[in-house]
Amino acid sequence: MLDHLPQLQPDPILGLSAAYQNDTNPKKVDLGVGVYKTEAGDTPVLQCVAEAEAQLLQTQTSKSYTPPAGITGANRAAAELAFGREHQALTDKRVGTVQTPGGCGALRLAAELIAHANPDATIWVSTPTWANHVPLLTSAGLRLKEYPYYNFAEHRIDFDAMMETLQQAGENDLVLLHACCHNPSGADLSQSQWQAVAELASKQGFTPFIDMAYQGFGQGIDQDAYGVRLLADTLPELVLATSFSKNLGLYRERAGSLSVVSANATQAQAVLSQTLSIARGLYSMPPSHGASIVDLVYHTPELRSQWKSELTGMRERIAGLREQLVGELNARQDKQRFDFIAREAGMFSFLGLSVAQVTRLKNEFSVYMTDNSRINVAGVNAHNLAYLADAIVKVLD
Ligand code: PLP
Ligand code: TYF
Repeated sequence: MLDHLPQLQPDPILGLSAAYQNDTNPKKVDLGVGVYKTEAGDTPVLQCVAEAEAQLLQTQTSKSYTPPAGITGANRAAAELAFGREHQALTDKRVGTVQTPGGCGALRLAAELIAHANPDATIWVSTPTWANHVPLLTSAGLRLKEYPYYNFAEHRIDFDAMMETLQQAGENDLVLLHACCHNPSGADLSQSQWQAVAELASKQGFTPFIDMAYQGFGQGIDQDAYGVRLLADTLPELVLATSFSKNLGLYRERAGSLSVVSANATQAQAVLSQTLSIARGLYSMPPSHGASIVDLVYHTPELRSQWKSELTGMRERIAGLREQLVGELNARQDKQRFDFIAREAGMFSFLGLSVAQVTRLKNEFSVYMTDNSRINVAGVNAHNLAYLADAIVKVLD
């Protein structure tokens, strides 16, 4: 039955890790998979997480099933972080939140819910968008269309083209937006651009579908949620996928959530019941360990403030690395062609190199990044900065 299935290529992003691991060059640089790294190149367990895990080990008395929606306190944490504690949509009970296996689980569950509600729905995704959005959304049978987002030549958002294209989006459509730290470009909407998107959504009747995988990595927890909160203020419906993979460093624990804002509390309950029914058909209930950590960290004042300072440390380190990388690159060639890296936010930016240049960086210098020249800025450190800047400048035209 299975013998006709051909061999497939690995995930183009995760596949880079194996190539990097197998490289014996001591100078190798990993700018591939988007995980935070320290100056020493590690992706450590946050201290607040280690502390919460120690407490859980002492207090957890059962591994019995969680409720289908997962850990209530983790869902509350995710919703309050996203919308703000006192947001009207929360106090009006218009938001239904379920815990999911990571942000990916949230995206897939959302896609299934949307396909269930409206099999003719189209999701508009940015050009470019995170490569995984395509399988996560199309696996549910949804149709994708693209709206222009990043102008590669000018290293900025082409907002006019985006808005022009989204005039075509109507009531059967959802528009997928990255809340902050756009993956892969690092270019985020300004507050006034979010306001224009909110107005267009009201006028056209499309539903925003927001992917927030990097809350706290851009400008701060509240600033990064500006778009989510604004759209939830002004529109009757909103779909939101969140993740604790990055901001709590919980990657492999698969801690995420799906929140759906509905027009009223009764409808929110109905949507929640539908979401849980779909989850039952996929995996029944999400894993609990990561979510228990989220609950404990968020609801324990000392752990929460420790988390905030660790998160601030990660964000500020990446912002500093952006400045340093630009400085080193500009010092090695007479153009200011890399200035945009310091204007962008979060883990990623495009260097703006061709596939041939990216291949040279890998083969000649053991510098790893995805073929579109996306770099994980957190992979830069004081030990590899000069080597990296030398290598990049050597492959320029
Ligand atoms: N969305 C985007 C844009 C991402 O980059 C990621 C990965 O980090 C996710 C969603 C979901 O990640 P996870 O499933 O690890 O929580
Ligand atoms: O884009 C990235 O590098 C991160 C991590 O299948 C990631 O979002 C990459 C691939 C994948 C899941 C997560």
